[in-house]
Amino acid sequence: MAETTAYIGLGSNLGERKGNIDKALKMLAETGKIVIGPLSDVIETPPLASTEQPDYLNAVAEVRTSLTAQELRRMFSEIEAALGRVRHGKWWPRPIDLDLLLFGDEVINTPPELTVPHSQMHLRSFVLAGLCQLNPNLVHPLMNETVSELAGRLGGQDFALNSDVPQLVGIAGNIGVGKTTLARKLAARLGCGLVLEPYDTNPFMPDVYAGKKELALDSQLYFLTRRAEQLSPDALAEGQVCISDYVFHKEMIYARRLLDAEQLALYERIYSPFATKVAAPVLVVYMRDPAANCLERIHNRNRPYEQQIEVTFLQGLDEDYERLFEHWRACPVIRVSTSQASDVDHLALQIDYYTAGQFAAAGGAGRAAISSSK
Ligand code: A4P
Ligand code: MG
Repeated sequence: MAETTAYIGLGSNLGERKGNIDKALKMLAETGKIVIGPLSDVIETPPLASTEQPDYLNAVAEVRTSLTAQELRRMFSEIEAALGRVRHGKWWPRPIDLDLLLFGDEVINTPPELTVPHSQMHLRSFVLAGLCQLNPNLVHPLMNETVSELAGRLGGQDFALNSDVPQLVGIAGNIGVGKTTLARKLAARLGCGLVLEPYDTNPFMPDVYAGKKELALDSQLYFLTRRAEQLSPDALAEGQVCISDYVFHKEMIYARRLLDAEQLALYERIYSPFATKVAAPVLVVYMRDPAANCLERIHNRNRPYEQQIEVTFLQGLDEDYERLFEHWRACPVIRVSTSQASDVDHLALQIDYYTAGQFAAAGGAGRAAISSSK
């Protein structure tokens, strides 16, 4: 029978943790049906989604086997039991946990017994770091992206899907980059909620863009309060995907650009309590395009007050957004150029994987519906 290359995630947070990982690998090899290949570094990681547990040691192993994925998974259960694992419930401390991450490019969707690729692997840096070490060009067969691309979105953090909070997906990026267009298309494709910033109701903005700097604080406060209303957790439904054409954090970017030192000092004090109350995005789609292209779109859409905007202002905003997402650790960030964003089907599928929304609940059937609905 043909051999398959598979990747196994190993985790231990009880007993002799490194010894448990070594023993599990030895037992897999002793079956005579699994050839153990390279092992990633063994790294120490804080427990995901639970604070009351000891830290884990995690590693990823490449193996070759003539077993089927189902047979391999059964072998994992036997080894987990032999090494003393007692099942108290989900995510309980364990001497060894063996997860089948990838099995060739097979897609297996028979929950709860077996889901391959592992359903959370793209959310865990400790898994993706190990896979990248072994083979950065490995492709996730459903998301159709390499493990190094997936790792780059997480900023070294680990995330868990949580349907108890609104599944807010924020589109971020420069003025004129195409956020609203993309947000509308994604919401239509996903059949989900949509929050758009009202660009023309701010009574102060035309004057500010026309040079009346003394009104800049009023304008910023107007935006701050409106955004806080739109993104209040009460205004969004738990577990429901909702796309917004902005991220709340952009308010600080604009405040720093538009306010003088005294205005900014006051604004920062008012901003903080609002920032702690709004719903946090579970995913950001960060769009980027050269400032000259954004300026061209601004000219084409011809909103009167925006015609004063200069390319240097857009270049400054671009740098601010780059800095924001360089240090962003709050949720995964998908980076796309404006031209890449035209592949709405692909982005809709990515969003499904990073949110605990209606399609995740529907499993493979929901995803198939997104990818085939043109
Ligand atoms: N199952 C389905 N698909 C798979 C798969 N691809 N690989 C089924 C392995 N098992 C799969 O798993 C529960 C059931 O999932 C199995 O009966 C199998 O048929 P389990 O190993 O018995 O239980 P579990 O590990 O508690 O749950 P689960 O869902 O596998 O959780 P994870 O994803 O393994 O997460 N924090 C750190 N820092 N490091 C960790 O390694 N691991 C977990 C457990 C939580 N927090 C962690 C870590
Ligand atoms: Mg497991």
